[in-house]
Amino acid sequence: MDAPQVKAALRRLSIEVPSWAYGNSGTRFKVFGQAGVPRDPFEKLADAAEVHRYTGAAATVSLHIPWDKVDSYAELAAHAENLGVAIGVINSNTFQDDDYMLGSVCHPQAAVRRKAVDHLLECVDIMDATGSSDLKLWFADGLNYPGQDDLRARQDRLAEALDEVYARLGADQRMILEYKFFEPAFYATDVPDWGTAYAHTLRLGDKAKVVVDTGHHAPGTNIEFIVAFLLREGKLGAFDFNSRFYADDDLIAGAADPFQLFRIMHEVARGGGLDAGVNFMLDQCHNIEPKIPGQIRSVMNVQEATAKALLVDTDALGKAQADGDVLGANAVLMDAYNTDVRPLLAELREEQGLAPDPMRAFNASGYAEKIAAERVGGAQAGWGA
Ligand code: LRH
Ligand code: MN
Repeated sequence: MDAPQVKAALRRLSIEVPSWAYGNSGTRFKVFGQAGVPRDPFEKLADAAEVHRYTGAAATVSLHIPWDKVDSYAELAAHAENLGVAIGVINSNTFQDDDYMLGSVCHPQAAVRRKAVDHLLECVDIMDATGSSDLKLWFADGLNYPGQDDLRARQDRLAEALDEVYARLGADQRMILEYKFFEPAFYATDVPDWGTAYAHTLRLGDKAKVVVDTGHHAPGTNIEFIVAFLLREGKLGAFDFNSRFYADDDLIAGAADPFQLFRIMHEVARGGGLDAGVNFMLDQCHNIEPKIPGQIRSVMNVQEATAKALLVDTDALGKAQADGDVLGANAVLMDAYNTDVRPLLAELREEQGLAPDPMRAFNASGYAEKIAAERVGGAQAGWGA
């Protein structure tokens, strides 16, 4: 692609931001509060809208239920619209209620499974109210000790729950199933890997797809292979972008491993994933850094990785691969990766009527100081864990 074609593709790239990135978050050791943190979903949306204002590439916001529970979702959706954004994916939460200690949809007791499925169905009702098309399902369900429960029976229970929710989906709605190899369970997780998620979504049907959270793999996993495979199968529904050095660190996308993010976006571009209804989302926690700038940096990192991926000389790559020219082929990819795309992105932003450097523009806006002064009192939003 030449620069104009790359810019055209980047104009179409929309990165969904998570409401929970604007609230307080941390680890089991400490959750640090920050001045100006939102106290409710309305304020979370206002902060998310700042990311779109300066990047022009973050027009939708994921909600998490009940963290973003409100009396009127229609009112919240109207509030989003007034801010120039829209409500995106609805995330269910069956991992924080006392009843879910031994699982939710996989729990041994039918009454607990019923409660969990009812929550998932409530999330579809919320999608109807917000106009959202995707229900994102991540289950913390799993075991800590061998023998604690029957691995196969838990899969039967999971399938039964997914069937009921799938049947409830509207014509234009999807369920996107997220896997994670461990945590909070430390022996077995009921949806631990892409294969398990893929198998369930294949059985369910076309409205069921897989979510690839970049922090949910065993160290050393070749995530771009999973992306290439799921795209080929038409089963890649969404990404939860973040980065990590060790486990599910939920750090800024591309911060820990920008080359991995580039390799992933290369497979996305190569597999037609930029125009295939894949939802590109961030799923991050800014435990110690300022949250809105953290989100702006994340969107910029995904844009930069995508721009580099689109600059891969696919003809030269194809020829080198066909010729078995190992180093030649690798060099084609590295040339793109080593290209400084920041001037191209700054140019694109100016062509879109935006400041060339979103971070500098936001920091100069005084918004962070304004919310720190205004948002005094009340309970700062968080994970409520
Ligand atoms: C689980 C997860 C999931 C969300 C949560 C905020 O680790 O990645 O996507 O529900 O983070
Ligand atoms: Mn996630």
